[in-house]
Amino acid sequence: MKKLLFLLILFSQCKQPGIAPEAIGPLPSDAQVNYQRMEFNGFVHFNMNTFSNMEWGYGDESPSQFNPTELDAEQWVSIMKDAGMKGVIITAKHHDGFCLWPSAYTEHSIKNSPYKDGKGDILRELSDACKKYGLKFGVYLSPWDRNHADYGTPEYITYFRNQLRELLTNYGDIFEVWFDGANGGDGYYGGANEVRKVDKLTYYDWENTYDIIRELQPEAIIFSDAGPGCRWIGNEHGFAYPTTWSMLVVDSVYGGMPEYGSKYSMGQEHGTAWVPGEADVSIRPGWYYHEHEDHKVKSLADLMEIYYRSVGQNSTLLLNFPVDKRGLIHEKDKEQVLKMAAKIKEDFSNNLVANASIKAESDRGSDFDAAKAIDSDIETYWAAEDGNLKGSLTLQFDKEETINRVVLQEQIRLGQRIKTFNIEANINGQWDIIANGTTVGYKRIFKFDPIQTKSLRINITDARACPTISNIEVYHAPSLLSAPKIKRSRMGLITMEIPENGPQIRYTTDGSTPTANSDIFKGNIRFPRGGLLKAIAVDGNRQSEVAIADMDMGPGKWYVLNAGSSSQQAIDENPDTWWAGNELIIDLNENLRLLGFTYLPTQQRYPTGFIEKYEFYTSLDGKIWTLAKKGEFGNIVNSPIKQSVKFDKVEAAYIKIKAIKTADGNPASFAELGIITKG
Ligand code: FUL
Repeated sequence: MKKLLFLLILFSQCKQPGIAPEAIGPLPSDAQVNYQRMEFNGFVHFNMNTFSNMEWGYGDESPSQFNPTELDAEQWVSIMKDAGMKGVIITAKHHDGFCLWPSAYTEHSIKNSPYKDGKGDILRELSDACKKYGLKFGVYLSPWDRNHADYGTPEYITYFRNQLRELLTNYGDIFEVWFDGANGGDGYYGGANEVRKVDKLTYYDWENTYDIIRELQPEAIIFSDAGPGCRWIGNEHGFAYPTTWSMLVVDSVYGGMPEYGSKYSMGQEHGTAWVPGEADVSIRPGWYYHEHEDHKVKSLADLMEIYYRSVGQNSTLLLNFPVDKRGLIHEKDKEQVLKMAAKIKEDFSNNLVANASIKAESDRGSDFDAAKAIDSDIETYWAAEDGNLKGSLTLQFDKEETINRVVLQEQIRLGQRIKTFNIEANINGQWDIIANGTTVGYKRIFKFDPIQTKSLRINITDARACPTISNIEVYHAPSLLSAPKIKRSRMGLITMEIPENGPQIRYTTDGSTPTANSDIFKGNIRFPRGGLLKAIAVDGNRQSEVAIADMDMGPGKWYVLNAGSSSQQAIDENPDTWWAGNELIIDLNENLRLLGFTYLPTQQRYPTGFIEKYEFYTSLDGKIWTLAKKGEFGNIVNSPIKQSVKFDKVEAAYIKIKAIKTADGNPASFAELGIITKG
């Protein structure tokens, strides 16, 4: 009897396994869960625009223009694999209508191009490469077709669906089908050369098109503004939102609707279907390759910001490579994406929960206790009891740790539940809130300045139903060390920027290479008359590459004489502002010995007014002018970087530049005009 009593007591103290919480819809399909777990995919924009040097071809381009000379789809896929990407989506057909595969339904395709004498099929090459390297394969098929004569009529929808069938039957498994929202406008349309507007809500009869995908590739995720598989994140910067729901009010949304970005793209707590966000962005300003953007490949700091604001904010990341005219990912793009991959790996290399124990304030049984949130099995999870919309999980580290990243994941199979939470750290015996958050979803990464702590508490403060956490990770990511960005204001004040707080900036002005012992930059240097500045970012025994700025005489005392006040933007030392006009006369306000001049055309995304032929004059009194040099900027269209022109030494107090010819016939654009006095 005593024994029985003892067993009963023991049993009653023993924790029950507990029953899984009821799911709260809308819920993801298995295919959506698998898709969200891919996290990071590659996008390829490559077809006619690559050769016509456009972003949106008109549709009248000749297939004979399409001729990559060294195309190697395995190069693309192996780079993406090394970058940690899990799938790739290619522009099978963009708005200009040219097809990368030999479609049976149009002559406007690769089959009439010189590429492989018309026998090529780039979708075949890419899907084969994907199979070889273990990446998933997806297609972008533009609904808008500026080439097709029938665009705007019901016949075009049949054509579009026929093409879709070709893509979905001939290339093996497709993980994502991408439908762009941009459609309707002017175009070639089989020679009609007119404007064709369509009703985006009704014209495409999307449901019947989606049925074709459901029939032929039931696992494929369908992308559009309205899903149904995943949704556009509403901008082309690759940024999701601090509050990002995976649910969308689908009935209020249609592809290409104007207010989508501001109103719907962040998802809704009361969304009626599971349509998670996908953040797309190009590694360069354009989606397509343009040689003139070779100097504008995104920096490591930019790429990491994108990663943390997409994958770190409950969205997948689709990073675009504008494959070049050779048919290769450009060397610079490769270098940057591999730097990004190495940094992601470094940031998340040592999960400190391995040295921690975890406890929850409460749970719903032993199958759902706090340990399930750090057991490295993404399917198991901690969950609160029914009716409890809060929860608190405390991690206790074996020793004091320095931390600056916390990763949280919900068990999304049961719905996205968490509405608000905070993270507290015990610092010197006191609990301090180090982060406040709203949504978590599939994944949320918190990035903050390093703190030292032995324990961390995650407090869920509100949820749609009893919250779940399937994973917690904690890291100390090394600081991102990149060469400081050096800028000089018009009056000569130097600023230097690095992407993160923490590292120090050290610099020299005597030409020597800076070290960890060089002067610390405190924001107090001026170089109005030029100078040589070298700088590094230093964190402990790590240091960045060296930034070098070899500055000439600054424009602090100059004044533009012949144009309105906006012309001062041509001499404001800010390359992001510019002025348009064909002649610029500048009063230097002193006599200087000139050895040449510099010219930087506008750096805005769509180039205009690049000077190809110029005349440069000098004067001592602003009345009598002498031609110092006339000449050409040969490759400026492809390489719109700072141009330097030297001439024989001349004394001047005034300068004048005349644009004799610009590349596009538009007024000349001046981001900056400078002088050379040294050398
Ligand atoms: C946009 C398109 O118009 C761009 O050309 C590009 O394809 C981008 C991914 O989507 O809406």
